[in-house]
Amino acid sequence: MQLLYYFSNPLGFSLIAITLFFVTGLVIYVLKILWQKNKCQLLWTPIDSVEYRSNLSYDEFILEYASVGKPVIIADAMKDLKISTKWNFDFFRSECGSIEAIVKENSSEIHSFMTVADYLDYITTRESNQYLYIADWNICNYPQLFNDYKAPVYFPDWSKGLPNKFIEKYQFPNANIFIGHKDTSIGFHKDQYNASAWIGVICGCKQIVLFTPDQEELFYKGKVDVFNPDLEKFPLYAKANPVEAILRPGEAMYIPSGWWHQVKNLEDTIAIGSLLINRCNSELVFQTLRELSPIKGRLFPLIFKFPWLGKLFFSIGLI
Ligand SMILES: O=C(O)CCC(=O)C(=O)O
Ligand SMILES: [Fe+2]
Repeated sequence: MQLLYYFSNPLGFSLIAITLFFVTGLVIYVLKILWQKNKCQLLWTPIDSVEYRSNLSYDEFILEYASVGKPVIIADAMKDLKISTKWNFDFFRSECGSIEAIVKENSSEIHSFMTVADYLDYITTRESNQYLYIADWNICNYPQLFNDYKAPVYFPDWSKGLPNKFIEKYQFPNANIFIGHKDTSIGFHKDQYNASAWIGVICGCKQIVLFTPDQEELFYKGKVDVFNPDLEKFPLYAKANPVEAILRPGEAMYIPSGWWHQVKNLEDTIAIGSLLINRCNSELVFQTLRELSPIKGRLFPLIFKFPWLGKLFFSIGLI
């Protein structure tokens, strides 16, 4: 009754509003301090070489690699997957020849579109100074490819149920194909949002050069070509400590959050890969998203937990 009196009285109402305002401010302030205290750190383990493992269980993978930020090549990761036996250059020509795929130019932001058949023709007729690469081609909208796709058990699809448009808009690839000729590369980078990633070779061969996250200031924001570094232009790079590995058909590599890398196709190669958000890095990814966009970044964890909310937010233009 007394509360009703305050609400009906302008002075009482203002008092309640001011009190609520300050209490809310205080709660937000305390939560912010608590959150900053719990800021998650990027975890990584230095290595001299990348380990090759077989018969690894999912729990072993999490314990020995994902939870400590350590790269690994899982030699039999793609062994039982349909795509490993079904997909090859002939399959892409006959089943997907007319699809327009995204094509990148070596180590540059420039991209265009080309049909898969035209790209495969280009591989055989190209001039020696041309380096076009079907890279980061998200296949979730192409049932003739996506229906065959299943990720290795170590890299479960974290994007199930999320709207495709959301995945495209925020570049959260969940199944990206790479078809490139010898010497193609997307350039030196670390993967978005402090997510980790995996890449598996279906045919061909890749060379991967990796660096621990603490060396970032030596990389000139990724302008260096680690396969042919220009030390006059980028002298700090001379101090960097690369670790190299070769990735062959059937093998998949886990690249932990924050590790810089450049990958080059040593032969005409088909590969598939994805960003990875799992129980080891999701908090770090959400924190990174919050730093980029405080409001959206706070909505993302909800979207990942309840994909139907993502559809709703997307349809009303909130994200
Ligand atoms: O295989 C490649 O060319 C690049 C893989 C990669 O690093 C990525 O997609 O982020
Ligand atoms: Fe990458």
